Amino acid sequence: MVLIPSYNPGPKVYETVLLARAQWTPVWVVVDGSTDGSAEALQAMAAQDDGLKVWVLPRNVGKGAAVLYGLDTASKQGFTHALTMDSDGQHPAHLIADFMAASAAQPGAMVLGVPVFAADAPRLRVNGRKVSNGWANLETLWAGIGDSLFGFRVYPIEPLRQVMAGQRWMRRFDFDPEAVVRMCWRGVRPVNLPATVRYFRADEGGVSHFNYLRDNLLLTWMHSRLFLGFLLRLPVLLAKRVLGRG
Ligand SMILES: Nc1nc2c(ncn2[C@@H]2O[C@H](COP(=O)(O)OP(=O)(O)OP(=O)(O)O)[C@@H](O)[C@H]2O)c(=O)[nH]1
Ligand SMILES: [Mg+2]
Repeated sequence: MVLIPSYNPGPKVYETVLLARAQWTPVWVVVDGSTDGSAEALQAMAAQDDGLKVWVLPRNVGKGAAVLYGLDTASKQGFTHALTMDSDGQHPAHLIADFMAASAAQPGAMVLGVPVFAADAPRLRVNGRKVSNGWANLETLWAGIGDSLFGFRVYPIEPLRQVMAGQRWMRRFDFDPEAVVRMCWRGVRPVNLPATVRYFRADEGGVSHFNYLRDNLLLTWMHSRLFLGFLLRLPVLLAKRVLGRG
């Protein structure tokens, strides 16, 4: 299943959902307390399309919490894997089938998109990413995380639900990097695939809710607690590495 958390994405979301539907059934959208009218419009689309399901959360709970809502519901319905993608048109819907095939070939692994940026990508974001990737690789003793932040991924649902049940963070912008590190710690291997990413100008329908100060503080706090977790696990991580099982 394809799972799309969505918070005030603007009109790009309709195109994103149609492109995803052209590639996969079912596609689920979790509307995260949006106030831009997209909940109603998406529900109207779902009324015409059995392959599209729209869940509407009454209040904004954050990306991670919106994904978790989808995972819990999907798990109850018997789904084992979910491809997560953003609702704002930045992620490559045309690669959904390839990512699903990679996941089917290695169901125990997580399939991570590694962003291929075009010239339109803001330099500050591209460089900020390197910092987060450096930390994530250290925290997992270089287990092979190609990118820590990119949300276009296929996850095995159960281990991710367990990781999230284990702590109260990972509910907002800290979801993607913390998920990948903690999944590695559980022994879920990363498989990396290149994925094109687009940045739209505002006049092209580009919307970002990334808040430079707030979200970088959140990420700094996240890597602090992951680093502590890393130190506590270091003996086990090293032993696994020496024995060739990590
Ligand atoms: N920021 C944010 N995104 C949410 C939230 N709930 C769901 N989302 C969805 O999570 C995805 C990522 O959000 P974005 O704000 O685009 O974050 P991003 O793509 O990492 O940042 P940009 O590169 O600046 O676009 C989108 O599909 C959002 O609609 C929320 O509370 N805050
Ligand atoms: Mg975005």
